[in-house]
Amino acid sequence: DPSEPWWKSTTIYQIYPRSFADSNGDGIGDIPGIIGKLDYLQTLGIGAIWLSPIFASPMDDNGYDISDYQAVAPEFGTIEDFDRLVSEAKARGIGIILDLVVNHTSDEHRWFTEARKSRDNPYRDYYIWRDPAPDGGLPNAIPSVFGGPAWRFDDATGQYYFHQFSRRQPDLNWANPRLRAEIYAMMNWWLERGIAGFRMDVIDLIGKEVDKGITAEGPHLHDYLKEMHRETFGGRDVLTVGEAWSATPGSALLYSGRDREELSMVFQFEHVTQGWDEDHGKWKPKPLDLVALKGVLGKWQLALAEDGWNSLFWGNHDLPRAVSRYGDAADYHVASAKMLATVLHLLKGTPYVYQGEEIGMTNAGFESIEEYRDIETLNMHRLHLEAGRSPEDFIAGANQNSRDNARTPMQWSEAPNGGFTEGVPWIAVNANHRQINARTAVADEQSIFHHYRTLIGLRKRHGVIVDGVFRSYLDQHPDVFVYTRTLGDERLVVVASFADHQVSLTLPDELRLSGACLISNYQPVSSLGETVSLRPYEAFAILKG
Ligand code: TEU
Ligand code: CA
Repeated sequence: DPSEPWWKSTTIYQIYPRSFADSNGDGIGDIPGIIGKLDYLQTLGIGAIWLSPIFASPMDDNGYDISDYQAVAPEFGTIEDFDRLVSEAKARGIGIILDLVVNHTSDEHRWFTEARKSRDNPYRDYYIWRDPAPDGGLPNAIPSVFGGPAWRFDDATGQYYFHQFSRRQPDLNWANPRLRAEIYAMMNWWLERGIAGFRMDVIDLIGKEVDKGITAEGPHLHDYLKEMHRETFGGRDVLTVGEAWSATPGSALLYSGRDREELSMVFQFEHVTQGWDEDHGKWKPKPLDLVALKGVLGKWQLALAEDGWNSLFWGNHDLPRAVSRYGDAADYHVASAKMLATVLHLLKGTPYVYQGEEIGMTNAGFESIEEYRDIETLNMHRLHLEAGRSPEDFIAGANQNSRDNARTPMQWSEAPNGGFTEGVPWIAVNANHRQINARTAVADEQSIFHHYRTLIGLRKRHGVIVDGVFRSYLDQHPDVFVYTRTLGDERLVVVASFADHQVSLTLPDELRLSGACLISNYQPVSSLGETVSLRPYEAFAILKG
C-alpha cells in the first residue's frame, strides 16, 4: 500500500561495525568491510542497515562515547568510505540508518574538555554539574547503569558531573537550547549525506531531572522530540527509532502515534527485562517462561494495534544471542532458530535482524573474564568480586547475558577467525564458526539464512503481515505460541512450539482451516484439524483467503 511508510514492510539489519567485517587485517571491523558484504545483505533482502556508531571515539564503550559527531573513527575508515557505503547500499535498495548517541558524549569531546576548564566556561552547561552535598559527598544516590554512582567529582572545578553510563560518558544537558541547536545542526549535516534515518540511543533519558531523581521520560522529553522532529527529520521520508528501556505501552504511543510528529517507533525491552532476576538483574537470568513472554508480546501488539508502531527484535549488540536465550542452540539449533524467526517476523511491526542472527550465531561461551571486552561486564565483574561473590557465578551469568555474547565477530566462513579478519580479532571468534557461518548457510537451501530470506520476502508481498489484526490463542499453554493476523477475508495462522519434545494441541474451531503454507521449519502444513501434533520447535504459517 503506497500510502504506508516504507519502514512498515521492510526488515532492518543491525551491524555492530567493530565485529562485522575487517578489510585491512587490524582485527577490527570497518566500513570497507561492510561495503564488501552488501551483496550478501541484498540476497537476504533487508531494506536498511542500522549502523552502530562509526564516529570518532576513544572506544571506552566501543563508540557509544563520541568525541566528534562529524568525524568517522579512523579504525572504521574515512568519511569518503562512509559516503561510498551510502551510495553502494542505495544502489542495492538498502538505506543507512545512523546511531544517534546524544544523551551523552565522550569525556574527550571538545565540549567537555572546554566545560571542565572552569565554572564559567561557555560550554559548562552543555553538561550536568552539581556542588557536593552539604556533607561533601555525592549530590544524590542515582546509580550508573555500568555500576557505581552516576556522579564523578572533577577536582579542577570542585563539582560533580553526571554520567548515566561510564564516567567517560558525561551526560549532556538537554535543558540548554544552545546544546540542542548544535545537536540538530549535526543531525541535518548527516541527513544531507543521504542517510535513511536514525536509531536514537537511550532517547528516553534526554531531559532527565537529576535533582528530582528523574532519569527517564522527564517532563520535557516530548517537547525536545517534537522540536527535533521540526528542526531536522520532520519533512523527510526517514525512519527514526528511539531506544527506550523505560517505555510502557502508554508512553510508546506518545513517541510513535501517527499524529505525534515525533518518532516512527521505539525499541521497548519488556520482553527482555521480564526474564531478569529481581535482585541481580541480567546477571542471573530466569529460565524462559513462555506464558510470560507471550503475555508481553501480545500486550504490545494490542497496545499499538490502532496507532503507533512496534519494533520487533530478539537481539541487538547489548543482548544475548536469540537462539541461545529463547531457543535451543544445543539440541535443536536450526529448528529453534527458524521457529524464533517465524514467530517474530509474522507479528505486526518492523522486524530487526541483528548481525549473525540470520545464520543462528550463538552465545560466546567464554570461560574466563580475560576473554570479555565489554565495559559493563568488566565493571560488574569487579563490583561482584568486591561484594564477595564468586567469580564462577559471575561468569555463569555473563555467559548467559553479557553484551559480548552478541559482539563476537560475524562468522563468514570455516576459515581461521571465521573469515572475519586476516589479523588477530579484537575479541575471540566463536569456535563453532566451522559449522555456523554465512558461506555454508547461503549454500544450503534449508539453512536458517534462507528461512530469514523467505520471511523478509513474505512481509514485502503480503499486506496481512504488515497490517493484519493480531489475535493470540491458547495464552496459558506453556509450550506453544499461536496467533492469527486478519485483514479483510485473509487470515494468517501462526503456530510455534517452544518445546524440545513433541506437543499435541487441540485447536479452537476458528483455527481449523486450510490454506497455503507460507513457511515451515519441517514439512509444509496447509490444513489444521481439531488436533495438531508438533515436533520439537515446529513452526509454520498458513494463509487462508
Ligand atoms: O544501551 C542502553 C543501556 O542501558 C544498555 O546498555 C542496557 O541497559 C544494559 O546493557 C543493560 O544491562 C545503549 C547502547 O545500546 C549501549 O550499547 C550503550 O552502552 C549505552 O546505551 C550507552 O550509550
Ligand atoms: Ca579493520
